[in-house]
Amino acid sequence: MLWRTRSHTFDLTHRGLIMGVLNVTPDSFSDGGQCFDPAAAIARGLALIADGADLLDIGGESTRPGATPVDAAEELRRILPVILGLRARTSIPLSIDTMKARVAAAALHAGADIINDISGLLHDPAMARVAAETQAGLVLMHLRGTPRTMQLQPEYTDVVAEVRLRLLAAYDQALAAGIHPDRLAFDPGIGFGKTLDHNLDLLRALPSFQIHGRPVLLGVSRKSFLGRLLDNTDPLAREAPTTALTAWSRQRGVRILRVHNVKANAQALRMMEAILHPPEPASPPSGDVPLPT
Ligand code: PMM
Repeated sequence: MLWRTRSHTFDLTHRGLIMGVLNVTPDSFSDGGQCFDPAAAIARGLALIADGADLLDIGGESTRPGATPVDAAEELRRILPVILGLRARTSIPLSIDTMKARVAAAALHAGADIINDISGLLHDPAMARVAAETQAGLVLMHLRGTPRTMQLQPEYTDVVAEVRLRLLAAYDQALAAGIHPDRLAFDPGIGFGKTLDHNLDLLRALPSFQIHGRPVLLGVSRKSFLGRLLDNTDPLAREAPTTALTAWSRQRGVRILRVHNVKANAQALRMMEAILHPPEPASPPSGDVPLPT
């Protein structure tokens, strides 16, 4: 299973990826405000890489439920210095978390490699063209409504079937725009227009979201459904269930984990992969009888 970004080709067959979250926003629900200053954001990005991140996801607009949208100029003011600063210091792929084609195009021009479109090509008609022209990696997520309205009253008859159908349509839309399937990854959009029960149904059905065999990206890190389940209101107290879900979802086929605490989740991922993919036993030279253990 290959995933091609602008600068990298990842072989995800036996090795998944940790995508470190870098929110350059004053108001993201789990880490808002920590990296609003470009120098702090660049330092945080480098720390995530040192902790084992395979790629970074940089966002300049909060997607928390009810968040007020920001315009493209403000989003660019937030993210461009961070992308330029990181690009000068690291070669790992940088993803831009945006629904706006104009922001994606400028971020790619500044050195980003991947577009993470949480609207799955529904928000901006120009997004598919930007992705096709730049040959960026493209994450297509399922989102019902907009971040402002998505949690008002999410309703589905069959959440798994409806999310899958929408992602299949996004795949067709991407191919029609000239995007190569190897550039695509899919995300069921945990917490985006979903109740606690919807999120749990989607997690039970993770293999269904390998649309046409493409990799699944999952974002559960510190999300509020974990707090609801475990009765805690502090996002920072949700690390243990996040790490557990990283190991479990990798076992269920997920290949890209979008997380805040890179070190703990990288350890969980590598441990699970050691179990899933044991090294080939070295065959003893002929005539050499292995000693009994
Ligand atoms: N979650 C958030 C933002 N961007 N992108 C993808 N593809 N999947 C997600 O689950 C996702 C996302 C919100 O979380 P944050 O506020 O902690 O960044």
